[in-house]
Amino acid sequence: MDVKAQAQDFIEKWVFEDSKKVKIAFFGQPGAGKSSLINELVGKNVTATGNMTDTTKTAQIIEHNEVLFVDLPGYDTSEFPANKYFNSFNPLQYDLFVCVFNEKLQEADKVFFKILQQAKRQCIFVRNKADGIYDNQKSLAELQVEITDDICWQLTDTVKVLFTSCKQTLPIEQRGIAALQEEIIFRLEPALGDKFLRNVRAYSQEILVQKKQETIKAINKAMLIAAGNGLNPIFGVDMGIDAKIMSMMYERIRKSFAISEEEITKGSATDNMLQLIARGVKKETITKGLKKIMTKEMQERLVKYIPIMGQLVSVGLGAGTMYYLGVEYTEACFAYAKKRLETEIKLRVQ
Ligand SMILES: Nc1nc2c(ncn2[C@@H]2O[C@H](COP(=O)(O)OP(=O)(O)OP(=O)(O)O)[C@@H](O)[C@H]2O)c(=O)[nH]1
Ligand SMILES: [Mg+2]
Repeated sequence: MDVKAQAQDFIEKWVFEDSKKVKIAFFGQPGAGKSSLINELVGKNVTATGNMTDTTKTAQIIEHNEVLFVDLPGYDTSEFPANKYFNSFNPLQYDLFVCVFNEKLQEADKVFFKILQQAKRQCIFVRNKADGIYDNQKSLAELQVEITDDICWQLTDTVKVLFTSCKQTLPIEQRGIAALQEEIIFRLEPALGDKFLRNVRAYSQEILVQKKQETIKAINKAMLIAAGNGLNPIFGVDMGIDAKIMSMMYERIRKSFAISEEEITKGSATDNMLQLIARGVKKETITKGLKKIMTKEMQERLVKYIPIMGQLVSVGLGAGTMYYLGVEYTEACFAYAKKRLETEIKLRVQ
């Protein structure tokens, strides 16, 4: 295979890697806030809320990059009695289940949970609209313990209950969204958890740091695919292919930190971080950057990154360059997203 064909093959494998989706199913009483929670998790309105949706009749599928959220119709309703339900929705195909409730659990949800449990599926219980939990005789912590105990009693099992609120006027750290994200990541198998992490919005420093680690891990993995493809040394062979691969990588990194192109271009031109990020948006600037990095002096500097890559030594300078550029770009995006999050938290607290 010539190097161009190898590169094309690499791109295809990489895209395929990204196209496998994490599938998370939401279920629970109508109006409990399933759609609102999905929007909060990803940080933008990907699904309509507030109006009675057709989830009584069909499963609603919401696709957000590499994550597929599914709003399942209620189990064992007149439309879908228990015996028809599994044939209609094949619910066990999902990687994780989230049961959202408000006031109380529905009978059918309990039965469905038991089935999930027997099938050894992970299910997270979320008491949404936590902003409405109030009793002038008791503290919030006491009330949460009471609710959790009640749920465990109803399910005749010990489960963890998360408390969330989609009310955006409340400070982020009081809304439990980051805790739900962490629980989802924890319950998914690692590769899927990483994928989920990459596609959700960061509401906490912890999630941002995890995003950074995951991004660097993903760059490393791309290097492995490149190595497996014998893609070495790619840089300098064809500037067009180099730019394409780099542009895919940069875009992926920006996406992980939810940095939009709009945001970069409208930002202050004197902001160093934004300038660096902006260079990864346009083909021309990527190519220019690559030309610069291919100078001899730069190559010598890159050699020092090779030991970090351990098993990747054999990949050589081509992938080394890509690794170096990817890490550099990740650092810039992380620093920018961190600053943005700090500003957001400050603004909401005021
Ligand atoms: N106060 C408060 N209202 C919420 C919260 N979450 C959702 N809501 C509101 O509750 C209503 C229903 O929310 P949805 O997200 O549409 O609920 P759903 O579970 O998707 O409902 P269906 O699709 O009809 O099953 C909307 O008007 C939301 O604005 C919350 O945490 N607190
Ligand atoms: Mg809905």
